[in-house]
Amino acid sequence: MKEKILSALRNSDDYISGETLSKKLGITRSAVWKNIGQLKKDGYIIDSVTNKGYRLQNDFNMIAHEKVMKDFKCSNIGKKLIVLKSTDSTNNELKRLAAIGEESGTVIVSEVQTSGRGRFGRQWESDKGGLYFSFLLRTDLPPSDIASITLAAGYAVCLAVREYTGLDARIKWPNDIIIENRKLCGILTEMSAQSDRLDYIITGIGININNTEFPDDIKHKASSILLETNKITDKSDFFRTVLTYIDRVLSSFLISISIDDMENFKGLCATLGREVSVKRGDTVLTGIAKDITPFGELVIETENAQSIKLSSGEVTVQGIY
Ligand code: BT5
Repeated sequence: MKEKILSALRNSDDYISGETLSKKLGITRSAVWKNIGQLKKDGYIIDSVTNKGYRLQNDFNMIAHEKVMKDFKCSNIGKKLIVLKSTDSTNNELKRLAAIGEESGTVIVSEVQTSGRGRFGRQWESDKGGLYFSFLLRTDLPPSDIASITLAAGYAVCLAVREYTGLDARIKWPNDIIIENRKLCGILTEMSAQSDRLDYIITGIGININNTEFPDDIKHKASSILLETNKITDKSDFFRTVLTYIDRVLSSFLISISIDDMENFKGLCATLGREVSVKRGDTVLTGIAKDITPFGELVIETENAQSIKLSSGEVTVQGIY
């Protein structure tokens, strides 16, 4: 119902009365009012005037193709941008296109996802307030190097959030961006490979932007730009900044990571210097996260002074969710 009210507001240039909405949608005026309240919580600014009704002031959550592409100069990704209102998962959508020959660099973004995915079959909450997109790369990298694409994307998102919002965004190795101890962004990289040759890589990124609330099971560990800054962000405008950073960082990561980028990356990595634990089969190893190798592996020094390198996986960081 919320979506139907939104669509009626979007299609009206003038105020639209509660009565008209209730007749058109076959619901009571109090149901209209409740849904308007929900939309406001989602970040829409809706003007309500007695005797006139409601009018949508902004649609910052909508992604406008022409706005994203304005003055957009990228070489690795974004030559083609597909904007969707809704999909199951932008990674799934891009996989379907990749299977029928979609070119390297294509980006798919969706305003919502109905089955957003995290790693290991987990769910990614994908309501209207967030930004959900995936990009496709066909590269000559060996499959063992794909972890560095996740790191590159995370580093780029971290830089974009810092520049755009002034927030102290940090990287939680390998695929989260956090503010303080809360998750703002998650990244899921998937690939299709034949023996030692990569067919394609799809990297999907979810960033919480104008979200005002999260389900009970994650509300203690998730945050959004709106919750941190009290300001609504124009998703199209922010998205252009993010894509531009990803494109720039990929240029260096796809060839070889510059020393400056690596040092900068480490400086923004919240995992380094902290106590971490890692599951290895049935045992749990604990140690201190010491370094990140030029290949993006996390170096951990265990209690008995053993040095271990991790290339991906589940790491629990003391003090962060
Ligand atoms: C991730 O997995 O963090 C990867 C998320 C990738 C999402 C993007 S959106 C575009 C593209 N299309 C997709 O279908 N996926 C990608 P993981 O490290 O497994 O973390 C998942 C866990 O994060 C969940 O089990 C929750 O605890 C938590 N979580 C779920 N939704 C969240 C949200 N919106 N914000 C913060 N935390 C969330």
